[in-house]
Amino acid sequence: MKIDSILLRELQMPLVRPFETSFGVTAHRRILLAEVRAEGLTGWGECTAGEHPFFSAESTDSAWQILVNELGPMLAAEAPNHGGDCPRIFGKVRGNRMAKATLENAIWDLEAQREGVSLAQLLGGVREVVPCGVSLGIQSSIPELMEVIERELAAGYQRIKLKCKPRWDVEVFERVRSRWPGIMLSCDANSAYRLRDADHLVTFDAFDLLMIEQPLWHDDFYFHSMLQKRLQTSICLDESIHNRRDALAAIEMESCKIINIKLGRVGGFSEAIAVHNAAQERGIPVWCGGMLEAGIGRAHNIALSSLENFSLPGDVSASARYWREDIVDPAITVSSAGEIAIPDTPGRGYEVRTELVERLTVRKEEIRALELVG
Ligand code: OSB
Ligand code: MG
Repeated sequence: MKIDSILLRELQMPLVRPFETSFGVTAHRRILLAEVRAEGLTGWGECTAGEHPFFSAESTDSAWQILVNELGPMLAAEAPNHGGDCPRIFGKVRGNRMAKATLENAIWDLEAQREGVSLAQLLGGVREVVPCGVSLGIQSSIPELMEVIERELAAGYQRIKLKCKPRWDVEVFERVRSRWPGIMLSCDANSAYRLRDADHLVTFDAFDLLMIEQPLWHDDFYFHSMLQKRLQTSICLDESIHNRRDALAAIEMESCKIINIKLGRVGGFSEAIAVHNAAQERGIPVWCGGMLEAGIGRAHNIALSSLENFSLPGDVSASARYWREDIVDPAITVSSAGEIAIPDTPGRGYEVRTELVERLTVRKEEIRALELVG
């Protein structure tokens, strides 16, 4: 399909409540959206880069630069027929996976509309609902955390994930487990520990956690495999996994027993499917991670979660947990059974509220094909 236009936007969106991880607090999101027009249709992509290069090396500003100056012109100069053509089109650019995913996912979104199938179907999905969990940021006190957990369990969420770091870990797990002995509970350290903390991490085994996510360095496999040998609790890798090859290395080295897949972190739907398949073939379950997305990113996560091996609850949750008003219609909601129904209507299944998007936009730029690219 010939690309008629690519429009990049930055939206300013305050979160309903701040989100704290071991690397910092986020209160406002700067959301980048790509709007790709072809054949009278519009595909949307959302960039999952953070405001600062803390989770990964990418940021809102680096992604904007790479999209406007590199990836956008490359895409505009081609006529991709499938979302799956994008990895080849962007092949010369190293890294910058969240920027790449923004455009690749918009092409898949467009392709599903063109083919008149749901995005989930186009991806090869088989599930009808996503089992949902929540990721709870570090709170200012344990009683506050207990209240938040109570509210999320009452809403139906199937799994509670606690962000943790040194001094916000075992005491928290103890209190939570003594009140809720049977819930599905996990933790995410976002690389807050070192191998010298191994004796301390072994004490996590007492809390029957479903997994401990990314305890060590963001780019490590080897030391996670050393740690996994000492833990009964499954390690899940998030930050370390950028592609299928990383997944194969991690599985081969026994660095983890579970993999978190995030569309942005792996560069888009093509590589997400490849990671999913590699894990499935080796008996490693996966689940869909979250990056505090607005509605478009959330809709794409829901479609991805329809693949067979997404067997554990994802960090895929209701719009209202993040936004007073989400940019899609209907907003994303979770049933009292803690599930999101995967849309089976053509395309992403959630309309974009273009007037609201326009109102929230703080900058936009039309991307043009450059003669010089190639
Ligand atoms: O590590 O999963 C993570 C948010 C920002 C950056 C990294 C992570 C997270 C979350 C939030 O855990 C998941 C969500 O609710 O979107
Ligand atoms: Mg994580």
